[in-house]
Amino acid sequence: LVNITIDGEQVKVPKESTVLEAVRGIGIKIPTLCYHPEFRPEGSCRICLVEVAGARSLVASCVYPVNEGMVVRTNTPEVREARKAVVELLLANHPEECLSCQRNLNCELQKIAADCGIRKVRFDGEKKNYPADAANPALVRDQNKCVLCGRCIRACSERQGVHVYSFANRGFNTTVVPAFNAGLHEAACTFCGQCANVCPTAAIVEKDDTKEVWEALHDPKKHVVVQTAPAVRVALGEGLGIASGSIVTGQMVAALRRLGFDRVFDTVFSADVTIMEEGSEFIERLTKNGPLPMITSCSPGWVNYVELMYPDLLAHLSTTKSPQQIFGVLVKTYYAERVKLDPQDIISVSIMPCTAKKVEAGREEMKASGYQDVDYVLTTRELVRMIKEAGIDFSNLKSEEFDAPLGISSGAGVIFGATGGVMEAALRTVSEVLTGKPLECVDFHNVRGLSGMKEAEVHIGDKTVKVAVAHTLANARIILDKIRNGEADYHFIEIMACPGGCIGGGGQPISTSPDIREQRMAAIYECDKCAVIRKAHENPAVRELYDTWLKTPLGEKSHHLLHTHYHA
Ligand code: HC0
Repeated sequence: LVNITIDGEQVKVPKESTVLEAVRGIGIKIPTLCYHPEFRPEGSCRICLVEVAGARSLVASCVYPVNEGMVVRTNTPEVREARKAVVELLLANHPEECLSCQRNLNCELQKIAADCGIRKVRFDGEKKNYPADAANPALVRDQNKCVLCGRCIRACSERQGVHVYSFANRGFNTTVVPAFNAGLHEAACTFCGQCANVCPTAAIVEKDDTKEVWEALHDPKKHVVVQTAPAVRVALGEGLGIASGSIVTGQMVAALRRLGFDRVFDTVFSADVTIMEEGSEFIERLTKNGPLPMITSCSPGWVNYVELMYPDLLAHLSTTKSPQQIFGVLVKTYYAERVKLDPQDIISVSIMPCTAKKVEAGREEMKASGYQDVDYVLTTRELVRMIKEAGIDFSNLKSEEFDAPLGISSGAGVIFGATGGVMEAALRTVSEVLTGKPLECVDFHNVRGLSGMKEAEVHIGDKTVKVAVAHTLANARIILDKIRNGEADYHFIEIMACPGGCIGGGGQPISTSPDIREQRMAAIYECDKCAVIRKAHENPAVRELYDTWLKTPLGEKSHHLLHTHYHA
């Protein structure tokens, strides 16, 4: 520890701290834009200026190390004036579109300007005039709103190891772009949306599909059904003024009915179906000729990553479609038959914590029903906006239940939303199918938690199954390199593209921090703990689906509708 003085107060802080960390540690809020607690500090925005006795000028506290006896002042007239000037210079170049901006009231630049007490911008800056990059179904980049904080660059490189973005040019012309200034659709982008999730402004946002969904809801000729992903129910409240970690499943269902959806169903139902197929596929591969390890394929950012970076390993991906897509195809076939509707009249909407799901829904092979299986994908953030637009008093809504049968689900399907959850859900079913005996305990604690990579040996009958779980694409790369080099002896691997799994998805409410992910994850396991049915194969609606329609996992109908292939 070292002794330093901050605004006259003597404090002891770890000697490897930065001034910013020391100052925040005693409850002083210093504004920052480029700083992000999960990434390497960069010191590029210069807003976090403080005075350090003996230094030649004000210093950027996020990159300035503490040392013994240091005297720091955070609130002098010079410090406040300098911060104001830096923010005003940013505002001078920034589009004046706050009131109609997608990030209005949730923009860090807007908040910092307000916190710094800026009432007038004294500089007359030149505005930028770049065209938007909107040629993909998931993300829109507007460089005119970029403040060059570099967080997207660090999210993409440090967190995901994908390295799509970098700084280009100099001075006023500095931009953040993919190589050769390509659009994201031409770059090696996985569309995970982590860049959008850490962007302080609206320079990178999800593509907004709410207009199309409103139109469908108002079209009396259309039967509009909605599915909600597991991780949405534990994060949606954050966007509507409810504490993070709150489980808002029942209010979410009620809000979706008020928005006008004809049926409110649950992706958790089809997650249970995924387990039936993927579990059976694993047993086939384990007991016959592989290929092993089998790797889960439900996180579309992850699938895009393998296709782009490790096409030689595509045979390891499970061919089972993701729950979103299984749901989509079942709605336009099984459900349409049951309720005697022409699938042409059905609009299928999904609410996902994920931007890559928008890309997944548009893949050419996702038309097994004869129509586009999922018509529109909205992120959690887009649903927040629709609920606000409709004037729904979300926190006072009474809980409602999902519709049957595609709203009936198990706890196994719910935990898909957290890293390790798909593995645990699969192990619950695979164990019982292989041994023919009920599990004494359905909780597989050794695959839970937020550590980047987990390994476990699971004893199933006379077999020892070696499993691994990873989240974020940087961690995925470590496992894939092991497989490529013949150093991996795993049988089954779960990989999710986003930190914490879908709870930390690129479409979730902003901001997302490690604490918030922890709270969302705890909420997911709480949903499972409270579920009446906790194993996918015990879901009565899933049993009925197989008994009356699909017949058997990996059967002919399943093969045609519920499995897919990938592109090298
Ligand atoms: Fe997920 Fe999913 S768990 S990817 O994170 O498998 O997005 O929540 O909906 O499809 O169920 C996301 C979440 C899903 C799918 C499920 C899977």
